[in-house]
Amino acid sequence: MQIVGELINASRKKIREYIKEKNPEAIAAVAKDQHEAGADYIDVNAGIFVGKEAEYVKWLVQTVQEHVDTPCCIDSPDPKVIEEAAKVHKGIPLVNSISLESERYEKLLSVIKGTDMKVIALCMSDEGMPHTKDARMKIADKLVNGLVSNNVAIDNIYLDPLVQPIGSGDTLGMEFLNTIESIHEEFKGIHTICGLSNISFGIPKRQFANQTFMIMAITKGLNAAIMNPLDKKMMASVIAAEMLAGKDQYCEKYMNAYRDGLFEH
Ligand code: THG
Repeated sequence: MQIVGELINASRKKIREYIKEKNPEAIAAVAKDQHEAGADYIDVNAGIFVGKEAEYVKWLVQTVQEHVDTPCCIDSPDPKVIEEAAKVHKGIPLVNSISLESERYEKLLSVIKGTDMKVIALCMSDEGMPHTKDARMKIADKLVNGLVSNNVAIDNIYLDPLVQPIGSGDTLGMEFLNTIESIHEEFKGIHTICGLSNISFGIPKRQFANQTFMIMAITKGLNAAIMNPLDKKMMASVIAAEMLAGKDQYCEKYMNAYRDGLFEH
């Protein structure tokens, strides 16, 4: 599992304050904690700051990369913000995200075309967010064909089928999970990613539902997640489920996690 640490997001009150006061030490500490907990990418999102988003996301990328040796996941719906932030990013970022929405598609494509950037592709179009596997797969097909025909390597594409709250419909969990399975059948070598916590919106004991859903998604082949790497129970669930799914040769990662005390929580 590739892990994208989600904590540097201005929708969180503390982070919003750190960004407003441009406090590099506080941001660096949140980046460092996530890196040490096993994050492969550090997500940076300043989406709530209308008009200042580009300035803040650039500052976040620079601040994170001055303190940890980890690439960023540049999280913005605005292609201009991503373009600006990618210019100051060292190494290869994960761009979050492109979609089939006409406002985003062409502009974002021109940012990543001819580069080796990795890109999250949301299963979303101008018609809105799809609810079924079939509707998601239609969008996924168009996205993957469009990206590949523009020379984006399949290994650089992370499809996000978009998790929707189970409270808004009994079928939404399985439709999402079955999409993950179909994507891996249809597009060999591609990655799947999602922000899992949306599944539990509006219900109590959210972490419990999130952890269980993570395990279910791993059985379908999910291989990247935007999540809180400081959630030790979630990290332990990921490591155990991946071992049981045959993705941990000689149970090495599980044994290391055991030795590090991860299962003591
Ligand atoms: N797909 C993609 N990108 C995404 C998402 C996705 N980026 C944003 C989001 N979804 C994932 N990131 C976060 C970051 C923080 C929190 C949740 C998702 C978070 N939530 C608090 C909680 O759940 O308790 C509430 C916020 C608060 O602290 O007040 O922290 O799906 N491609």
